[in-house]
Parts: sequence; C-alpha cells; structure tokens
Amino acid sequence: MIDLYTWGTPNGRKASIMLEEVGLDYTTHPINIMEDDQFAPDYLKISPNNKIPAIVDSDTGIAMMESGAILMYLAEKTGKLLASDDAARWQTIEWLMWQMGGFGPMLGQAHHFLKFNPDVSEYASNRYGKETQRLYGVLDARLEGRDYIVDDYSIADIATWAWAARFEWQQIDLNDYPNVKRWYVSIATRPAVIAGCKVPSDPGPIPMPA
Ligand SMILES: N[C@@H](CCC(=O)N[C@@H](CS)C(=O)NCC(=O)O)C(=O)O
Repeated sequence: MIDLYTWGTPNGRKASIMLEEVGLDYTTHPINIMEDDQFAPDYLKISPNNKIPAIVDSDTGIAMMESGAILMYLAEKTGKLLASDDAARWQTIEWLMWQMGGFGPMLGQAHHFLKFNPDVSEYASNRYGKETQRLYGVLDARLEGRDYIVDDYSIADIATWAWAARFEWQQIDLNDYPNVKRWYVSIATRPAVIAGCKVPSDPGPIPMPA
C-alpha cells in the first residue's frame, strides 16, 4: 500500500498517473499548497523540501520526495514503465532528467511570468516564454517518427506529459508542434491518465488542442 501526498499540479499528477498506470493500491492525502499544508511539521518528516508530491510505501517503510525519484521507485517496484535493457533504460532516465531539470522548472517559471504575473517583468516573460518554446521544439524533434519519447510508453512520457497538459498556461499552440500534439492526444486518452488527473480532486476535462 502506498500513501500519496499530493495536490492537483503537474508534479503531483506524475505520481498519481503512475500509480494508476501500474495498478498499485494507494491512499491519497491532499496537501493544499495554497494553504501552506506543505510546511506542516509532520509533512516535513516525509518531504523535507516542503513540496508535493511525496509517497510512503508501507511495504518497505521508504518515504520519498521528488517526482522523478518517485517515478523511478514505482517503476522498479512493479517492473513497469522503465525498460530493463541498458540502452532504453538509460535513454528513459536521460529524458526523465531532461524533464526534471528543464521542461518542468522552465515551464513552471512560464506559468508565473506568462499567466500569473505577465506584466511584472518583460525580461522574465520573454526569457521563460522563449525557453518554453525552445523546449517544446526539442520535444517535437525527439518525437519525430516515434510514438513515445523512448521506444515504449514510459516514466519519461508521464513526467513530460504532466507539464505539457498546462500548454494553455504556457501560451503554447500545440498545432505548432505536430509531433508533440499527436503524442499529447494519444496519452491524454489513456484511462490511467484520465484517472490520475482527478487526484486529489477532479478539475474537469483534460485540456485538448484545437
Ligand atoms: N522537483 C520537485 C518539485 C516539486 C514542486 O515544485 N512542487 C510544487 C507543486 S508542482 C509545490 O509543492 N509547491 C509548493 C511550494 O512551492 O510551496 C518534484 O519534481 O517533485
């Protein structure tokens, strides 16, 4: 049994989509980051960086923060969504790290400077807007001639898709990135993705490109 501590954000959804995909039983504990639940002393024992998501695995006693590590942990635990042969395994980890180091943090800044505070700094809006477009271009090139980021659907797709699902906030028209659009739509219709996006509460339909 897994205890999942989460909120309805891209990083949180990586964990809930993964739990739905691998079919593990889990209990959801909402951590309302708008009300500072992430700073509660009890939560810090599980997630010392004050962020969601986090998990506790009662089978092993392991508590874990950081969505990328959680995806790798659950993949190893279940033998799913992380290839076992060396080349595909390392490519999956490579693209997961690309998401964790670039496609997540930069798009997160785009949310601040394109959606929530578009007038506070022209420099920041330009910087994160352009970097977001560049990263979508990198993803589009990677997906040329491929169904998924590596060979089969994997934790790299889950991690990246969860951020692409906020394309509207990032002022991205997926029609400008046709390979990303095809990949995005195919993942958006997976039952586990639809279920994982309703954790901890249902925000309504997954955004779809025009
Ligand atoms: N690198 C971390 C980032 C986690 C993160 O930034 N979580 C956000 C929600 S998406 C959060 O908890 N924000 C609350 C805050 O910043 O106080 C991960 O991938 O798990």
